[in-house]
Amino acid sequence: MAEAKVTSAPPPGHRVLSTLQNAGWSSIPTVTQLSDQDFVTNYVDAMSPVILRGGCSDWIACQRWSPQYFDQVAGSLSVTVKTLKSGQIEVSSWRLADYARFIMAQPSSADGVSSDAAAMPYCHDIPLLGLVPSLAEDCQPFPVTFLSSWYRQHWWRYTQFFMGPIGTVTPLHFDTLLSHNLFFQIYGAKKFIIIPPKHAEFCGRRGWRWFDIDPEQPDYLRFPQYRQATPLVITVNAGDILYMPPGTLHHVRSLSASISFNIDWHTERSVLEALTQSSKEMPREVVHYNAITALALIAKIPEPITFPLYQPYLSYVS
Ligand SMILES: O=C(O)CCC(=O)C(=O)O
Ligand SMILES: [Fe+2]
Repeated sequence: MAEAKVTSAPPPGHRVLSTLQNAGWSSIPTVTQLSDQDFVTNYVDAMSPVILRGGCSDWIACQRWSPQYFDQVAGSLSVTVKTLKSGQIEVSSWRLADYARFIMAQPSSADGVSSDAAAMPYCHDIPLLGLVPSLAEDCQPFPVTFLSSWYRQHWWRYTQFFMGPIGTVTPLHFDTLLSHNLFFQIYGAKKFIIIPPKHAEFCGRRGWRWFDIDPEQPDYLRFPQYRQATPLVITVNAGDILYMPPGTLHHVRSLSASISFNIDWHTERSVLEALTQSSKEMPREVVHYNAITALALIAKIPEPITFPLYQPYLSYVS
């Protein structure tokens, strides 16, 4: 798919109204340099996504990391692998070496990918850099000053790692704490479809954070209101950094074997906003981890006290 807005023609007469009432993001700005002040003012405070092309391309990780590398350096580690079966997430435990070899045995081009590749085991959202902190040395210089100070000294502890074969899909969702997301693509490429938070109501919400619409093949009969959403498509390549504001809906497809990680982080403002959105749909774990984050960011309770309380969040499946 071309790197452009996914156009979905609204019914006649609705276009002007919906554009005025529900203006989304018209595009994802692409930059190659980003100062702290520019990042905070124009993207974090403005709640606007941005892609920093080549933002981490100088990292050793971008030369070194591959499925083979993880087989060698951390093969004996036991990792959580998720499989999507009829909308439910099944969790299993694999040796990292076995999982890396499973990836290497998969096709490397789109031609060989089976139609149910999205249901393949995916090593998804695991705190690998926290388990193997030496990996963080491969990710220098890390943009710590983009983050609130609580996260800076041990930023790798707060990251979540993703590794999988071509064709794996993370269905449409937003990140559960309503935190900011900086996403680092290290190996291979992914296609993101992102939708602004205010269009969540058009996307067939299921529970707290998942959505039933498939933005790659929208079923307009089932979800006619999805015509009012303004999805954007972007390919994130190795060496790129993508920023998504809190509540951004995202659907992610691996265009090749892929290795990435993200850091979900809050500002004082975003954690307060997340806490004020507590509702009966919000799992109580989410309220709990946001309350701990607020103690760290606003009450400045030190990291040696707050991190152990926050740490189970990194293995929380929601
Ligand atoms: O890369 C993926 O498959 C999912 C990424 C994601 O959902 C995230 O970074 O929050
Ligand atoms: Fe996510």
